[in-house]
Amino acid sequence: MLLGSVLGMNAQNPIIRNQYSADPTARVFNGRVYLFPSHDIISPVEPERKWFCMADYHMFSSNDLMDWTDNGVILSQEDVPWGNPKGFAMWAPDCVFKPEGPQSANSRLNNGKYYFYFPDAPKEGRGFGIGVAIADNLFQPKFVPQPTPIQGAMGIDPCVLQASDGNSYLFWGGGMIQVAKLKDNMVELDGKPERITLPKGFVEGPFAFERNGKFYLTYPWVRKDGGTECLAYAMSDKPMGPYEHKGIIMAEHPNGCWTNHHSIIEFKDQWYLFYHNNAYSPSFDKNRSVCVDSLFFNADGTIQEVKPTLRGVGITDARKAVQIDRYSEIGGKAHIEYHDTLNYFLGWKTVLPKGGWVKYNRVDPKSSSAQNVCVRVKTTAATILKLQLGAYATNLNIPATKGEWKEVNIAVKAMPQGVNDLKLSNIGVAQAEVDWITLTESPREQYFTPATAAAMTPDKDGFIRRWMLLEPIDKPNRSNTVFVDTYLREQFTKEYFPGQMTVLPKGGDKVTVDGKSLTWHALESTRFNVKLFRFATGLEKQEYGVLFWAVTVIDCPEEIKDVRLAAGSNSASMWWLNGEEVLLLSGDRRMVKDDGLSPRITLKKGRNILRGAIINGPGMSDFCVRFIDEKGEPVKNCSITLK
Ligand code: FUB
Repeated sequence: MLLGSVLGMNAQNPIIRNQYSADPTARVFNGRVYLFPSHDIISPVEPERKWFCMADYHMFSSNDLMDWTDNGVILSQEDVPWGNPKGFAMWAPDCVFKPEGPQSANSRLNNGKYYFYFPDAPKEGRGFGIGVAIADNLFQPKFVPQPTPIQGAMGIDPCVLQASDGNSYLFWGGGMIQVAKLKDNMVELDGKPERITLPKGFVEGPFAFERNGKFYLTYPWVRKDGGTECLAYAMSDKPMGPYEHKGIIMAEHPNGCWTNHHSIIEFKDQWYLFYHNNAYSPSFDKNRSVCVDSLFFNADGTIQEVKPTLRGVGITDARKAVQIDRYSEIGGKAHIEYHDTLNYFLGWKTVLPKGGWVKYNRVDPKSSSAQNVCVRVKTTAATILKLQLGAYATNLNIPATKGEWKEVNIAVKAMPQGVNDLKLSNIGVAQAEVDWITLTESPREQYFTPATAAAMTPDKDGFIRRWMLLEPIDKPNRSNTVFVDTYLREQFTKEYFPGQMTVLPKGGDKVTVDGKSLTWHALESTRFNVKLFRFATGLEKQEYGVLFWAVTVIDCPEEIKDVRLAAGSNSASMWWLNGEEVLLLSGDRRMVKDDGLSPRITLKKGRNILRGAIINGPGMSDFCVRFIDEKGEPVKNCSITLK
């Protein structure tokens, strides 16, 4: 599994693949899941020190538990007034939203805000304090920490239970689990902490929640002397207990990873357990990675044990790379290996010897005519892979790839629509290593080729096919009906990255948008219309609810007056020539040639920079652009360069 970016990946475990992440607290705010993990790093000051090391917190978010956005750093150790700026002790956090409530004497802060709770090493003294950082909204650049830690709560792993009795309760760890009511201001304890009685054995990392009038206190627990942590839980009728131990939610990690730490949410009528393991750091278990699996309750409210999976949750979009190394089942001596033991973030490959097979549940080609299989494969001799998709089966003749990774496209009879389990078996003789597989309508890469330095003019109809395209910016629009002029102007004229209206990027240049690094790609479209949706899919990026930037250069041998920009886009778009807005295509549009025309404009002699922004909601996205003259004839006496 090769790491592209944290965005646009199907939800297999681990779910965060651009950095280490641990102690995941997931919360649902306004229908979106936000993930607040610890951020494990290798110590920058003592790389040999084999202990926890964390300097900041990133927030991640997802609409579907499949595509995760890294929203960047929300708090750093240098920001904490009472914390040691070189303490590297930003352990397990939590974040809750306190809705706007009635004002009272101490409710200065009780006002529709997000409260982020975190442990940190104090500037002076030992141990951990628990801090609170506050934000009016999750995307203000950073959370603002309070000047002091919470008085009376020394320890780690804070968790806030917002109970149906209207109160908030702070639980925390540190050799035992304690709980205290919080005042309405959410930053002070309202009464003395109480210790919660739990079975013998080390406990930490409390996560408390309420369901059907019952309170659950869940916690990592070392149940055996000399053992490692499993996840356990206790139940009560009251938020502060007493709690009665009920059993195990997840057994100890089989590979000896000492910690586990978790949270539990209900999202779209399904419960989920977020937890961590050390999948990207097999020989150092303090560099961990967040995973998610489904969780189920019994009728009496007790929790069924969760078996950790590689497959994770959700339905995998088979147009994107299906990472079969995150299999649901494996057999016939098939196994997985890391791509590169010097860089574990490059992920895994599946080794399929003769007779080996893997099964990967729940894939959807999302097409009524998927008839191309692309396998990223490495072999030394030709072999045959059998692909099964539900009841459908086809044999894939895999050529020898001389021991190199190759993307092999194979046309097959139309595959079934809808969600099916995928099975890949090696029925040939030679061993094959498989990175991933996609099921698409047509061969991958058909929509674009890398831009070359070769001379290029508009195509026979004047369409411009050479573009710099920026990886999609997250714009979670659930419908295209919002694409009215006022909304579009606001979205298109907002600054997402410095130099947005002036820069002439090169392929490979990166910009940071909302804390996320996005790359410019220099491409040539194989069709008159630039298929942005395919661009996103091909890069395994988010393709729905996004905004694209496109830039190109039209080099004219002479001034060309009285031309018009003629564009079509799906969905809305805005276009600027040499920094001036020339066209806005608003509304819920389909891509139609020459759908909108600019007023008369002049293409100056030499370089003209054409810039476009295209936004989509839940549908496809593409655009076509050309210049036409007074007679409606395409302008072709220019060259398209990217510099
Ligand atoms: O991440 C540091 C510590 O490891 C956490 O605070 C504990 O819960 C354990 O996961």
